[in-house]
Amino acid sequence: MRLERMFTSMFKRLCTPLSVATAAAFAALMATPAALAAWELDMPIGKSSLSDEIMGLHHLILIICTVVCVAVFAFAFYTMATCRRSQGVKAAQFSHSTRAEIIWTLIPTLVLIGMAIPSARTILKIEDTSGADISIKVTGYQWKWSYDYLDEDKFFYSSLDRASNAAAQQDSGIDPATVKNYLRNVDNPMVVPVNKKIRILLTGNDVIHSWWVPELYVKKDANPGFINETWFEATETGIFRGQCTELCGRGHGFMPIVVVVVTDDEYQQWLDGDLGWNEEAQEMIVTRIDDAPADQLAAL
Ligand SMILES: [Cu+2]
Repeated sequence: MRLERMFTSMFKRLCTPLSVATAAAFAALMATPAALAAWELDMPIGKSSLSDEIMGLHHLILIICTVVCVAVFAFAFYTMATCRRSQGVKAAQFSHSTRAEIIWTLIPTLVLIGMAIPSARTILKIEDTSGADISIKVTGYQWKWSYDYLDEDKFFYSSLDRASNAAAQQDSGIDPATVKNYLRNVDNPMVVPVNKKIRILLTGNDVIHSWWVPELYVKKDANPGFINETWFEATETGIFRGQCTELCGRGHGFMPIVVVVVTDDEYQQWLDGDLGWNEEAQEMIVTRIDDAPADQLAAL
């Protein structure tokens, strides 16, 4: 009993300053709204042919994990509260129970199988790059990307846009908040047609990078000496932004990704160079790109 009292008083002594510190930290956090990110907890609404399925799988697994977690903790707290010596409960004396072992092996196994079947079904679709309409080799460099359209005579580098680059310089005097899509714009975006299966062949030129476009639900490492494959099929025209997600050195945060999804006609025009895809036009595009629906690109 003395030991119990000692622990209780220690717990109380620890808890009071801890709860005060937690409350103070929380109050400080709430008092600085500028430092808070958007309260977006879920995955973004996808714009690719597989995004609904991946999102559904994510929700299914999340629900299963939540139910398991709540059930296990509820049972644990219930037993802690009721099965105590102080409640007059006597400990059972058996040392082995085949029935208990079968139950606590069988239930998790069934839960895991229940998660494995839909996961495997979706993963197989994600990995199936066959029957692609367009293949693009994407190479990561410190710190930019290159896009090589394997069936076309098209190769270019895609680097951070000029406005972001200027503002990012030390002592530039430019407030990044004034730069539209700061660190999320490029000089040469990847252009692909809508509703076409785009196979991406990924590699790295120097270190490991990772090509991630959240709304298109693609994310894959670009390893030097290896080719990784992935694919997406955008279901809407528009501008989709992404980032390198493998810490690749000093300029890791300065190699964004922009994918412009256009109609078939616009894509053909872009391939033919009819969109005036020269430096000036590109600058216009990257500055207007957010306001302009993709079908206006042809007018540039
Ligand atoms: Cu990188």
